[in-house]
Amino acid sequence: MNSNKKVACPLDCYDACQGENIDGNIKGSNENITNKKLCVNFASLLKEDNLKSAKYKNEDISLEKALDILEEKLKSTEAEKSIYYNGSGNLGLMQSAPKNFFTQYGSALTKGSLCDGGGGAGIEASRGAVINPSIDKLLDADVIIVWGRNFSVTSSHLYNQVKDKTFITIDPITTPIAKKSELHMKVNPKTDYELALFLTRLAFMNRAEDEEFLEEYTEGSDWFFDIAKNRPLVSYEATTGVSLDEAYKLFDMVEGKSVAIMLGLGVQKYLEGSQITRCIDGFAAYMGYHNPNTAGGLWYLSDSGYGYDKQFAIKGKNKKIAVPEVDFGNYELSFIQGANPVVSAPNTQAVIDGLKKSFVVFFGTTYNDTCEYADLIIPSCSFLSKKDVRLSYGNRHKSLSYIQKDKEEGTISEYELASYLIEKFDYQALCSEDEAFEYYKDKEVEYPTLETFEFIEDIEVEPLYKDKTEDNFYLITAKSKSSLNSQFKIDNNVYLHESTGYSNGDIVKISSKYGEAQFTVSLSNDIKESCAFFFAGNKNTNYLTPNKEDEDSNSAMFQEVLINIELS
Ligand SMILES: Nc1nc2c(c(=O)[nH]1)N[C@H]1C(S)=C(S)[C@@H](COP(=O)(O)OP(=O)(O)OC[C@H]3O[C@@H](n4cnc5c(=O)[nH]c(N)nc54)[C@H](O)[C@@H]3O)O[C@H]1N2
Ligand SMILES: Nc1nc2c(c(=O)[nH]1)N[C@H]1C(S)=C(S)[C@@H](COP(=O)(O)OP(=O)(O)OC[C@H]3O[C@@H](n4cnc5c(=O)[nH]c(N)nc54)[C@H](O)[C@@H]3O)O[C@H]1N2
Ligand code: SF4
Ligand SMILES: [Mo]
Repeated sequence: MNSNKKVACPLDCYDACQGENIDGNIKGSNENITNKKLCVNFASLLKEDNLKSAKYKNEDISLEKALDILEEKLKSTEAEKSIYYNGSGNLGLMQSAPKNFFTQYGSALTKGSLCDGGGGAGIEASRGAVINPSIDKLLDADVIIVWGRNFSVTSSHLYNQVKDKTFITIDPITTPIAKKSELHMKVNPKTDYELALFLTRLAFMNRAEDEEFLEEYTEGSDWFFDIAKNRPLVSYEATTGVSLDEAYKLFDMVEGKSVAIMLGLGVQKYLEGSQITRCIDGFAAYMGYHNPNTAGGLWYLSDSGYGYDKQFAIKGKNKKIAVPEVDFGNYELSFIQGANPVVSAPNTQAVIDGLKKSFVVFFGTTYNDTCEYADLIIPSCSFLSKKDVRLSYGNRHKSLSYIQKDKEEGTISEYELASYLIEKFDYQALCSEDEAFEYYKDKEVEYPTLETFEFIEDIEVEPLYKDKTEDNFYLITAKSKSSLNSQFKIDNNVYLHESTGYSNGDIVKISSKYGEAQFTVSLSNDIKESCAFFFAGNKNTNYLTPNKEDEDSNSAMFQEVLINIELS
């Protein structure tokens, strides 16, 4: 072990907090944005009942035996009949070591994401890379527009630093940040691109666009404006659910101010998530918010690895499957690491049916829902026993993790498992763990400033409202304060507005064209009348969602669906 007391929070979260081991208690450090506080999810992580023994067909076995079974299974399976599926249970950079082995072995790999892919593709198309502006530009902004992001919950530390600013929220749900906002636009789901065009049109009418910025930094703004003015204002009001008065209020609030847009997952969980995001980014450009020389900008989930060379990456000719479309049933062997697809991937029934047909190896820290279908379980050791580096996707800092305690007997780290298999198969070895760690620790990235912003030229988005009737609902999910995706404290209710006529405690059957499941109703007037709301991690929501990829980024589109509710 070592004397360095730093521990990075490994959880998939914007903040990437830095902790410190003080006499056996992990406390938030005063580095980065952590500001001495770690959150309730981190506290839950420390209390997790971690896997202590490997299991084969539900019986405890030794780690050595488990590794033998894995090796034997890999040797007796044709590589292309196997798949390597990695989730985001731990975002440390060392987690990618096993992918190196499976690339050399020849497994199918995944492409795209269950998370931010569509939005990222949209931003990349206009700006070349998905990089957030520096944090100073946020701290210096006057007004913050929180757009499809559960800001105070999902990046609570970042929020704490700016909580006294003026907020505008654009979200169908009255989220905690919406309650603190001076203006809340309860936009209809999947109409954010129309809202962006509506606002662009008004910006022109109000002479609010930043002509100098447009001239110097952008291409295609006239065309973008032409698209925006194609429709009468009243038609935008009708489809977006945002009134002209509210839109004018936004312009009153941002006039002469520097503005930051905190853009979240909500706007892009759709087939055309990339186009939708690009329209919002286009509105931000039209207003000059991307100006590298002034405060403000647009923050999304940035490519946290930008500028780093992946230390364990290796080229291969592996087949790549869009992650929402993975059918485990197509593979004799499925190796699942740091993920819980039974809850977090779309179309739960299809996931379960597939897992039942495959020999499933689960490599993780806890016995989660997916373990029910695993033939072999290999326990990964706790983050406290792994050396690692965490990069934030919310801002630009990194956090470091040194080993704080010996790993439990019977557990193994990602690096160790990968090295073990690589040796057994006589493949090209990984660089040493220390070498990789030191590289990530010491590397300083220079982030480019915006050179050219290219506006979107064609917009073709099929609205969901076309198929919306009195009887069906939009499906909305957002993260919860006390869970981290499917980990920790899970809430399995459906939240509905009281105008739906249901009562608290009603048991309802909810169905979509992808599947059905039962839920208990909890009434909340924070939910827009047309929406049914679920917290991410709800064990039944993804029975309803499409296991199909979006149009641009091979990523999930959880909200591209309408659902029906009936008493059961
Ligand atoms: N406490 C906690 N923090 C987390 C996580 C967690 O599980 N718990 N998860 C982490 C992960 S993996 C991620 S990716 C990030 C995600 O963090 P966020 O980007 O904040 O994503 P969500 O929580 O999904 O919030 C999406 C918001 O969009 C809204 N929304 C839904 N549909 C629409 C729409 O059509 N238009 C608009 N304008 N809004 C819409 C929802 O109501 C919700 O408020 O959070 C990270 N942080
Ligand atoms: N309907 C709907 N579905 C969603 C979302 C949504 O908003 N709505 N959000 C999506 C998003 S943004 C995301 S990022 C995904 C997340 O989906 P997943 O990546 O599948 O994440 P989790 O479901 O949290 O499962 C993480 C698992 O990782 C394991 N784990 C934790 N630490 C370690 C470790 O150190 N090593 C190893 N090997 N394993 C570890 C734990 O056993 C845990 O159960 O879910 C997506 N699913
Ligand atoms: S706020 Fe996020 S990064 Fe910080 S301790 Fe909590 S889960 Fe970890
Ligand atoms: Mo995510």
